[in-house]
Amino acid sequence: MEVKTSLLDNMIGVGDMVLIEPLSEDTFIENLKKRFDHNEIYTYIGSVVISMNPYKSLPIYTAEKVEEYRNRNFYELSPHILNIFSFKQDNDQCILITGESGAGKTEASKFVMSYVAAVCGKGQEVNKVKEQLLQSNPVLEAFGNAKTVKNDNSSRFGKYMDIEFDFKGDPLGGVISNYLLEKSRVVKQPRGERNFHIFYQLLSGASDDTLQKLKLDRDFSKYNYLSLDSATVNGLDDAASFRTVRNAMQIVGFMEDEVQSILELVAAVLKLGNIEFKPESRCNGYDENLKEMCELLGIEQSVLERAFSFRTVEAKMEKVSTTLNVAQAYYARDALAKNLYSRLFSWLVNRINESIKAQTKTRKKVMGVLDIYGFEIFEDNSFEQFIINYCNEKLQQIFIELTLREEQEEYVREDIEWTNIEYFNNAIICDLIENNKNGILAMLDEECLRPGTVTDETFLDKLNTMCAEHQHFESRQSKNSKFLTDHSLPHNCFRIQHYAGKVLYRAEGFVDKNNDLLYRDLSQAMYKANHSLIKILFPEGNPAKVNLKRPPTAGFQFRASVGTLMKNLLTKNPNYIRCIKPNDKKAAHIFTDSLVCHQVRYLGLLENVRVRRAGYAFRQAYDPCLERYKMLCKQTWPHWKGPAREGVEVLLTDLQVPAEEFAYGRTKIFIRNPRTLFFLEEKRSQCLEDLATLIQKIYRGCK
Ligand code: AD9
Ligand code: MG
Repeated sequence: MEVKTSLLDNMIGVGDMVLIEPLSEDTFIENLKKRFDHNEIYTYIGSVVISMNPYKSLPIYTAEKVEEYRNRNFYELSPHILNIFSFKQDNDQCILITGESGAGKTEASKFVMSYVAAVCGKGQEVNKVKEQLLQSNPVLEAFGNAKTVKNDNSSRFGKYMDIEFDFKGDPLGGVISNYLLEKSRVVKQPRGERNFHIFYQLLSGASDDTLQKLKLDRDFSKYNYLSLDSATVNGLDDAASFRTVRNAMQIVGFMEDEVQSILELVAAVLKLGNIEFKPESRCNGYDENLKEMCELLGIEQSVLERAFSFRTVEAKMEKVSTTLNVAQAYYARDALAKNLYSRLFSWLVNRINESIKAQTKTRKKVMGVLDIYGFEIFEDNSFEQFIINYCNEKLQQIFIELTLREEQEEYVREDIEWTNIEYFNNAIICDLIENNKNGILAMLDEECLRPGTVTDETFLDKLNTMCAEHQHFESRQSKNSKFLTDHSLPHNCFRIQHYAGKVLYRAEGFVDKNNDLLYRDLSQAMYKANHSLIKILFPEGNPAKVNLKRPPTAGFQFRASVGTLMKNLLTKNPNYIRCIKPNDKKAAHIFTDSLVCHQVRYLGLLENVRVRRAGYAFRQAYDPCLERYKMLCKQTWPHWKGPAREGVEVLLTDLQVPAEEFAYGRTKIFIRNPRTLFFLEEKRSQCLEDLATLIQKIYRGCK
């Protein structure tokens, strides 16, 4: 049964890890490396795609390639991301792209979207929809991505996009959901990192006239909120990007006055960061920045000055005003900047959704693409990393649930013999974080809502006590064994053993960031602005709608939205792209074995192959299987009268395929080795070719 296929080429490594012989961590990594060296960045594990970041552009996404992949069977061509999903299937699909920061998730999601745009639908209306879907990207990246030490274009928000198709397979529109933007970046960036791209793009790329209207200076160093040590990034052209973003906004459907309003808000944030408070000049003599910010946003200066000087607390019909000291005024300023920016971001997403939403209700199927911020371990990890890493745990959980567990369960359902494969299930880590009663997020909420003095230290004490108590009673396998306490921990820190590594979190700021409070005086000042956009962003500032109830905490909201997302994903047919980062230097041609090995381990890729191999690489219900291959056997062609299962048995026996290659399930045939499938496909193509030749001969004969 010799078959020549691109999946088994020894020169460039094996295209499907299921075919690797012998299978070990070393052979797995060696295969990835061999392929990486030959610019073969994609490798399958069955239907899962592994993607290695090449850190250089490869000519594999051209229109010709798209055509090639569209028209040929997957096993005839090298593995490619373009094979990730099949449009032929009628059920809802989702593409889950995972991997650590800088591994290539966002790039992969863009390739997938361009592919969708390239292969489906034609005509003016459809083209407009496609353009708008594609152009939402540069807008969201400008406002939601930033340079970090791990990635020069790091996503600082989670994004899930549903693309809706009609019965012909033409895209009708889309819906984007965004998840918690890392807003602390607006006011402060770690060393070697930048603020969100848009600030630098605006200052570098806007015309003199625009900058003058926005009362801005081109010089980054004039702004406290912009870090200077890495203000310009190699390979990033901020000015050109600004033009791209402006153009994209236009295509997506933003009106000129909306764009102007958005830029005014961006400028206002920069001005805010420059406002200074001095003890001797409270309430009067504020600097030029405050004045200019008020002019930009149509706010009366005295109103904002007052909001930076006092805090009013309303309780039971009583209003109590306290004076803010200098530190509190700075705190209020930064809180306003963060809120302003993150609300602007959410507004942008909603505004884009308005433009891209499907105009008709004839939706047939949906394809979702998930691109979140990747797992990160920095020197200093705070609430933001905790949230990001929690989100990654949840995705890993879905992967385990669906790929590993489901696979094993299917064999049981189909009555097929099966030996269990051990794999690490990270459900205990998810539980440690999100359990309603004693999860870390619940405890953080409890602390935030508790009356009395609440600090990050009281929160940490609570965590330590709870975990110590539980650890005493429960086995080492309990979730608390993932919460690591030992005396060597630095002050005010806790450590979690995540699926992808140990992370040390500094508790400082957790309570504050989870509370996410903005003094009402400030939201009321914003609501009073004579500026249509800023007014919409602060609805709670409307005095007619005073709501004494506390808004939900940041952690609570995040947990809820991730929960909804997971439920949504479980209703769809999942396709996986597992991204791997070849080195820590953001460089092409470097393959660091230890780094790749670490990722292969925590992504559970070897277990993934083992589960696939211990079982059967391919399966199909009896009916479609018989329908596809019945032409290969005289007894089944052209019609088989009995049950499909028997037909498949007759067919395979006739073709003399070894019995150990198959297992007959209740409803499906299971094929152990992909080679057997290739064999069947080759036979089928041959048969079709012979048939075509025969028809031609007969045709010529007739002439
Ligand atoms: V993060 O979690 O958002 O910080 P991502 O999204 O996983 O991260 P991203 O897609 O932004 O990483 O990729 C990082 C960089 O790697 C890109 O800016 C490209 O320079 C480079 N990259 C990634 N994938 C490819 C590719 N298929 N071809 C060429 C790539 N370059
Ligand atoms: Mg990204």
